[in-house]
Amino acid sequence: MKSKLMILALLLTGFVSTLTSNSIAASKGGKEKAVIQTSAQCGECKEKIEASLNKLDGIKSHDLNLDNKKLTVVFNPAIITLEQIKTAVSNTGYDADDMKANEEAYNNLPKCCQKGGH
Ligand SMILES: [Cu+2]
Repeated sequence: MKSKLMILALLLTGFVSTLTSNSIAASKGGKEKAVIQTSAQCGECKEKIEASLNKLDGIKSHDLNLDNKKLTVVFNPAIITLEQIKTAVSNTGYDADDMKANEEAYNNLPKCCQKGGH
């Protein structure tokens, strides 16, 4: 009986310390890095997407590589989700991975920034 209690106490201590170390990691401003495939084509596209990202909270850094159209984002998942970032890209008129561009935003892009424009 006594040993059972000891084991229970040990388990509890382990559980509690796992919990606290997890929340410390999160409050330390957990950083997550994601690479999103976009449909950006030129410098103007890059500016538009980056301007949209600049309006979002929780994004630490972002870089759009026009050679491969890949957007690298470092963000705090406690503040913003990858889904929300992709939605912002879509609402700017560009595809973000398997999320298609918002149609209205896409139609409002200059012709040269639409697919096949370059
Ligand atoms: Cu463009």
